Amino acid sequence: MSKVTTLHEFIMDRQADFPYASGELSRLLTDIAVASKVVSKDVRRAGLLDNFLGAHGSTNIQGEEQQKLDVIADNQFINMFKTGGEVCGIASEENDDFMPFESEFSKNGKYVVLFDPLDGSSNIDVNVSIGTIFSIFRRQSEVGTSATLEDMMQSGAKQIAAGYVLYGSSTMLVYTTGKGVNGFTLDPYIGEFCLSHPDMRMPEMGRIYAMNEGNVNICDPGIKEYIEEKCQTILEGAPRPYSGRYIGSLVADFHRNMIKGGIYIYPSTTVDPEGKLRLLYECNPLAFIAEQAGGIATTGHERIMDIEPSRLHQRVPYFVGSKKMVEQAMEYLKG
Ligand code: AHM
Ligand code: MG
Repeated sequence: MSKVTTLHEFIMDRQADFPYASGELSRLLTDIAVASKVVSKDVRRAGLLDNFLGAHGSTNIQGEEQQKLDVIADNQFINMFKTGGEVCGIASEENDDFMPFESEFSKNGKYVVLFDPLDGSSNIDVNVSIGTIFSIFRRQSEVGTSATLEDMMQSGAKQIAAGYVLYGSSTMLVYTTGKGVNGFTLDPYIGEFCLSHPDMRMPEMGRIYAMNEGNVNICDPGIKEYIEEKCQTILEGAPRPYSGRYIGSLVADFHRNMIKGGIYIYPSTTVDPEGKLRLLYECNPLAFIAEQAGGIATTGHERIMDIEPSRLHQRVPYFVGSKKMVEQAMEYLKG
C-alpha cells in the first residue's frame, strides 16, 4: 500500500507555495476540516439523536425555514472560527447580518469566511447527500480593528481559497487555493481526511444535465430549447440522450459533474427573478473551484467571479460545469 497523505500534511506541504505565508491560512483550512468532521459525525447519526432532525422553528433572512442541523452546523463552524484566531468575522447563509468577532484575539485575524454551513436543506431529513460550502477572503479593513461589511462584499476573483465538504456516501473535502483542486476523503477509521482525488479536472464535455425541471416553463425559453435539443435528443454518434440527474443539493450535483462532466443550471425564473442560489455563500466558492478545474461559472451574461456584490444575501442565476456544455447552453439564452 502506498503512503497515505493526510489533509494536514498536504496543507503544510503546500504552504511553501505562498512565499510570505505565515501559516494562518493553513491553520484556518485545518480548522475548517476539524469543524466539518464534527458536522459529519452529527449528520451520520442525525436520525438516532433527539433534536437533530426536523425544523428548528425559525426562518432565516431569506424567509426559508431553518432545519435543526442547519443551526447546529452553523454554530459549529462559527465557534471554530471564533476560537481559531485567523478570522476576524464571518457571514453565513443562516445569519441575517455578518458577524464581526470582537475579541482582541480575533480582531488580529487576517481573513473573513463566507459560508453555507449545510447546503441542501430540503435533503437533510430524507438521508440524501448535503454539504458545506466556504469562501475565504483576505480582509480589506486594517488588522486589529473590527471586520466590516466591505470585507465581506468582495468579488469572487479576490478569493484566497474556497472549498466544499460533501456529506455523501463518504465525507469528502475538496478545496482550492488557486493552484488546482484537490479532494480528500474522510477515513472514518482513523478520523483523517486523506488525499483521494489529487489535481481534480472537470471534463470539458459531459453527458449529464442537472436542473429543477419544474422551472423549465418559467425561465428563459432558450433553456427549454437547449434541454430539448442538446440534452433530450440523441445527438449524432451518441448512443442515447444525456442523463438528467438532479439531487437538489448543489454540492452533490456539482461534485458529480466535477468528476463525470456535466452542467448545473439554476436560472432566473418568473417566481425568483434573481435565481435561487446565493452569490457569496454558494456561487462564488464553487465558481472558483470550477474554474480551477477547467470549468466555467456564469450568470448567463457575466462571469460569476467578476460580480461586485451589492448585498450580503444576493442571489444570482447560475450555470456551472463543463466548459463546452456551459458555452453551448449560453448560445441558447434569449434574455
Ligand atoms: P439551501 O441553501 O437552502 O439548501 O438552498 C440551496 C439548494 C441547493 O443546494 C439546491 O441545488 C437548490 O437549493 C435546490 O432548489 P430547488 O428545490 O428549488 O430545486
Ligand atoms: Mg445553500
